[in-house]
Amino acid sequence: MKRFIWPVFLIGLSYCQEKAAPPEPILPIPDERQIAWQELEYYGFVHFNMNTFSDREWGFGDEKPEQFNPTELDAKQWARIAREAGMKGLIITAKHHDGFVLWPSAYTEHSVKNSPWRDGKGDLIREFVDACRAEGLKVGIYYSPWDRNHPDYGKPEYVTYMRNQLTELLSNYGEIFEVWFDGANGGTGWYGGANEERKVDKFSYYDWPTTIELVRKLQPGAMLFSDAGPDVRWVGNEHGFAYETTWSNLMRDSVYAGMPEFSEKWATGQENGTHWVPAESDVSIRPGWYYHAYEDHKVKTLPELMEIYYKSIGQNSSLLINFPVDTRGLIHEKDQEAILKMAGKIKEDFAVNLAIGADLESSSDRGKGYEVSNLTDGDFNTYWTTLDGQIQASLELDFGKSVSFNRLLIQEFVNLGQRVKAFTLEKEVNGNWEKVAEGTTIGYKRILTFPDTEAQKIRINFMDGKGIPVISEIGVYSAPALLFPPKISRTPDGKVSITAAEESQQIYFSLDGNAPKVGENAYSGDFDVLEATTVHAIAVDSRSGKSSEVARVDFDLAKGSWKLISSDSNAIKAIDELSNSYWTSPANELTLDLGQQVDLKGFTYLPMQARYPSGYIADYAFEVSADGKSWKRVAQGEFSNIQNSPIEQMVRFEPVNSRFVRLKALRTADGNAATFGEFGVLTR
Ligand code: FUL
Ligand code: CA
Repeated sequence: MKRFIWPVFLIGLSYCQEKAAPPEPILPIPDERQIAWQELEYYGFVHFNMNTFSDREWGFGDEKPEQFNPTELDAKQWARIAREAGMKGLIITAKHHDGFVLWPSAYTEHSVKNSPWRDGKGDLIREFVDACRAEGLKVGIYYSPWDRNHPDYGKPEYVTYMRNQLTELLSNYGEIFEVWFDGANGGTGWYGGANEERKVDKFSYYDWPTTIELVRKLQPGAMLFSDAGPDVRWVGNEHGFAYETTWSNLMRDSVYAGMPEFSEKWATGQENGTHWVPAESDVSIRPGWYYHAYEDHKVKTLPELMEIYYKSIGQNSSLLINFPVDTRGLIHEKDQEAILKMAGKIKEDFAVNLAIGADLESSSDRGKGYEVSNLTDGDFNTYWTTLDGQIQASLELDFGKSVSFNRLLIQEFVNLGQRVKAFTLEKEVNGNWEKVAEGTTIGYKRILTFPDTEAQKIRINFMDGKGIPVISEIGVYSAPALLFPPKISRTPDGKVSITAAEESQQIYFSLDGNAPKVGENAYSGDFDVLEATTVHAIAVDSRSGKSSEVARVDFDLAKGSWKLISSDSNAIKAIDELSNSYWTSPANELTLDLGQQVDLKGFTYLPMQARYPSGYIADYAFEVSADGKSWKRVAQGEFSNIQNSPIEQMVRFEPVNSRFVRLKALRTADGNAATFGEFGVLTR
C-alpha cells in the first residue's frame, strides 16, 4: 500500500504546478505559412532582366531577345553577397512588365532561349535557384501580371498564358518561399506590334482566386505577395519604410492589387483588419530598380540603409532590399560594399542585449509557463503574459548598475494576434520615473531608437491594447554611434551649415585647407563663406571618442547676389545650392550677371540629379562678357561620360576678368532641352 502513496503524491504535486491556460487568441492570427515566413525578416530582390540591357525601368515590350547578353553572369556571386549580408532569401524578376522571361518557357519565344547568353541554352532561373540553395537561401519568384510584349494581353487567353508560365516556374525549381505579384499593370505597350494602350479591370481581369488556388496547389508553403496579399502585403511606398503604427491586420476583402488610394488608406493595416496580412517593405539600394551606370554614384549610404532597417524591421515589417544586377550579370562593387557595411552595423547595434542578466520583474504574470524569464531566453515561442483582463501591465528591469542605452526591442507573440496599441519606456531618476520613449503598435518586432540615455532601472509600460499583452522577447541595446562624414551645405547667401548623422555628435571643422582637429574649432551654428574656401569637417562620438572620416567641400563665390538673365522664374533652380532641384532651359543656355567684375578661372556644372535624366549637357561652350552684350568664348568641349556618370563637371580655362557669364549646351546627351542641376564659378 505504502508503495503507491509516493507516485500519487508526485502526480498531485505536478498537477498543482501545471502550466496555466494560455490566453485566448485575438483574431486574426497568422497561419503556419506566415509564422514560418515572419522569422525570415530580411531578404533580397534581384532586378535583372531585359531592362538591364535596354537601360530602362519599364521596357515597352518591343525589345529583342538578342539584347539580353550578360558577359560575366554569376548567380553564385549574388547569393554569396546576400548570405554575407544576413539575408535569408532572394527573389528574382522572372518576368517584368516588358514580358521577357529568364527561363526557356515553352509558351513564348520572348525568352533567354533566343538570346546570345549561353548560346540560347541558358536557364537563369535554374542557375539562380542552384546558387541560392548552395548558400542556404530561400528562393522567391517575381512575376509581373502586366505584359507589354504579349499580343493577347487584356484578353482571357493571356490569363491562361500567365498560369501556364506560373505552372512552369512553380513546378520545376523546387520549393519557393514567396511569389511576388506586382500591382503595376495595364497601360501602353507593344502588345505584339499593336502599339496601343490596354486597360484591364484590375479587380476582375486576372481572376485572382483561381490563380491563387493554382499557386497553393503547386507551392503550398509559398507566401503570396501583392498590394492586397493574400499572405503578405505591399507597404505602400518604395522607400522601405513601414509606419509608426503598423498593423498586420488588414481589411483584406476591401483591397486589391493596383487599387487607387492603397498607399494613403490601407498600407498601414488596420486595428480591426479582418485578415492577417503583414507588411513587406521593398526598396532598391539605388534610386532605380534596374541597373543604370548613371546611378553608380547614388548607392544608398550607411545612414540611409540603417534608417530603412529601423523603419521596416523595426516597425513590424519584413525588409526586401533590391540589387540592380549590372550588365555584366554581377552585383556592382559599390552595392556590395554598401550592403556589407549595413550588415556589419546591424551586428554592432545588437551585439549585447543588456536585458539579459538584468533583474526583471512584472506587475503581474499569468502563472507557471508565462514568467518574465521567457522574455530574454532568445525563444520567440515562449512568452510572458498577464491574467485575463489586465491589459495595462509593466515590466521593470534593474541592471544592477547604471548603464547607457539607446535602443529598445520588443516582440509580441503575434501567433495569438497583434494586441498592443500604446506603450512607453521610462527610466528611474532619483526615485521618479521619467519617460524616455514611446510607441504605438509592436507586432512581430518593434525597435525604438532614441538618443543615448543612462539609468540603472527602466520600466516598460503596456498602456493600451486589444487585449492583454503577450510578449515573446525584449532587448535593450547600446548601439555605437553611426559615424559618417558630416554633411556640409551652403545657402545661396553663403551661410554654411554642417550636420552629423546623429545629433549627439560633436562636429569640428576647418577653413584653412588642413584636416580638422578634434577639440579645435567646434561647430556651433552656421557661418558665412562668401569666397573660394575649402570646408573640412569631422563628427566625433563623445562616448567612444571615435571620429568619422573627413568630409570636404570646395565652395567658391556665394550666389545670392547673382542675377539670372532669363524670364523664366524657375531658372533660379540652377543656382539655388540644392543639388536635387534643376532648371530646364528651352534656349539651351544659362546666362548670369555676377554683379561685379570677377577673376574667373573656370566653372562647374552639376547635371540634374532627379531619377529620370533628361537634357544632360554633352558638348558645352562657355562665354564671358563685360557688358552682357558682346561675348567672348573662353572654353568649349565635351563632358565625356556624363550619361553614365552624371557627377559634377569641372572645367578650367585661362584666367579672365568678367562680369557676365554664359554656359551653352551645344548638344545634350538625349537631344532634349538642356537641364541645369547646379552651376558655379571657379575663382582659384
Ligand atoms: C514596381 C515595379 O513597377 C517596379 O519596376 C519594380 O519591379 C518594383 C519592385 O515594383 O511596382
Ligand atoms: Ca521568449
